[in-house]
Amino acid sequence: MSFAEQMYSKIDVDGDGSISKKEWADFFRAFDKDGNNQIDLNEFSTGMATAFGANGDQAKKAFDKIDTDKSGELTVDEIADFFKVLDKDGSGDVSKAEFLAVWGTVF
Ligand SMILES: [Ca+2]
Ligand SMILES: [Ca+2]
Ligand SMILES: [Ca+2]
Repeated sequence: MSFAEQMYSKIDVDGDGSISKKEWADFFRAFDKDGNNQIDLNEFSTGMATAFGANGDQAKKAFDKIDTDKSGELTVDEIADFFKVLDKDGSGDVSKAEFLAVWGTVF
């Protein structure tokens, strides 16, 4: 299984084969340890290591992908907005193919 596939199966918490908006948002919101509604690179790296066993390089690549305004922090809104990037057909769920279309090129 590729790293992107591992991410997919973990974020799909209920295991129904698709990632809902709530699964996506809740998963990454849990990374915000200090609760300031922003996830900095430290929080993100720790979360990625705990959730996926990601190394620093993998965490940084994922962070940069989601940090679309390049502010160096991920806001809760930014993470929610990234769901729209993933959900290419606008069905409200992210299929494995949609997920891998974005993340398969990163890892
Ligand atoms: Ca699901
Ligand atoms: Ca934070
Ligand atoms: Ca979709």
